[in-house]
Amino acid sequence: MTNKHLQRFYLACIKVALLTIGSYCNIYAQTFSINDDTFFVSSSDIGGNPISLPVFDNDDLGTLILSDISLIVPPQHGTLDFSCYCVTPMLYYPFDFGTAHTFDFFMYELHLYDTISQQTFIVSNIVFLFMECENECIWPGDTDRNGVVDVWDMLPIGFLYGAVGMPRDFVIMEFDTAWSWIPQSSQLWLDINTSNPLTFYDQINFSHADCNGDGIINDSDINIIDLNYGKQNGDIETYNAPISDNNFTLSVYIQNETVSIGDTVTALLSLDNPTQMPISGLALTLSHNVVDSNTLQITYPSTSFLVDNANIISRQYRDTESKVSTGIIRTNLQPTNSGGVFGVVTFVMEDVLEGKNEQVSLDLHIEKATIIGSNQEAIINIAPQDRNDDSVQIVGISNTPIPHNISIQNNPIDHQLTINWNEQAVQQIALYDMNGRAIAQQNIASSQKNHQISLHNHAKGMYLLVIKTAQQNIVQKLMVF
Ligand SMILES: [Ca+2]
Ligand SMILES: [Ca+2]
Repeated sequence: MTNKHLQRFYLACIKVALLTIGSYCNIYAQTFSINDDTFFVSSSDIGGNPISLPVFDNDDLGTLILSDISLIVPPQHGTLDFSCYCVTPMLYYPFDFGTAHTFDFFMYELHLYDTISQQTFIVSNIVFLFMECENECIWPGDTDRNGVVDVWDMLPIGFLYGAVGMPRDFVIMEFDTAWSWIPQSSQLWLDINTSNPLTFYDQINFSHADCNGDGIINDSDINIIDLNYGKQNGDIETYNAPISDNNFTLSVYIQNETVSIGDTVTALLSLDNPTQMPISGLALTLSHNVVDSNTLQITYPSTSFLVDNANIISRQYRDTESKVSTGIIRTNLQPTNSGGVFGVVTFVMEDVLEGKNEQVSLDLHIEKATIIGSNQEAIINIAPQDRNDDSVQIVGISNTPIPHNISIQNNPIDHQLTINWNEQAVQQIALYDMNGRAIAQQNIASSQKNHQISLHNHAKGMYLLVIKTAQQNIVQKLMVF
């Protein structure tokens, strides 16, 4: 996919129409691999001489003879010619998309004969041609065009859900990671009455919200955000909301009075005192000062004012080990203007915060939050002073007394840790290292009366064993030798 493939071929080539190659042609190719499948064409190529696409990278060790070439799927916007200089077989494509098209593709087969093995075989290939993006480039998923795909890119889709406009030639499939992050040329979406461009407040055309390029803005475009999440294109610009409002307060409330290792932490997300501005979605980033190995879940109860039994799309993205972003948009284009709890955060407290114990707290911090209203003018970044964090004390990791009906055997000879119990309903057994990583974790069936953990492959040192029962979490420090 380099420009070297795009150099025009000005020599007076012998062109032979496709499928009518009469003469044989030696290809001095060592391997059967075909050149890059993707070509980018600049606007200066359009309407000019045909572009040339070398079929093979050649060297002088080959033993192949090209006996025929056939077109399986013709290009949509032109015809294809084949020329064989015997050394460098070329496909000639008169690339003339005009202004209406930005993408084309075709598929062909090479019929080859190997003079050493005396075998014939067929190699097929699909060629994609993209017009190089020179104006109104769309990086799929970066709907707010700030240089990065993140949770904030969900919000423009919330404003425009269901809107339709000019589709692009190339529609990205949701599973297609190979083609998902190519800048796409796009025609502006225009107002059908005035022919003026349809833009957001900052002059970003609506076409950027059509992440997959199919001409409609819907949940498929959120799936492209999923596909490209975190990808960057150049410098990231700070997102500036067009208006500010000091009357919103966004809070997180931890429900646990204290937490210790193994506990499930529950916290509520709440919009405490909304103004009369109706709300149709929000995005926020929540950070936590303890390790979480992907147990954190943010849910939006159907009874919350933000959902209110309407159709919604919500997402949760893990940004770093201690940071998660979430977004929710109402897709019925009907904002709601109430307030209160709208989301629930849960995660398992795994971090043991080595050497700190008693005085340490678990902190949940809302790093950034944006609320959207009924239209593109109603975007509010919640100011830092209007975002309330919460924290809760982490109780120490001292050993919990072991109930008489549970026994723990840590055998250094065969490196087996065995836990036996009766009567007590053990629900889960987990072993953590002192960095808070779960080394072993097992849910226990009610019929089970013992559990073994192999310590063979674990480094010497201190570990924490957590036995979760219906009544309590039993925490034991263990030395592994
Ligand atoms: Ca973005
Ligand atoms: Ca779309």
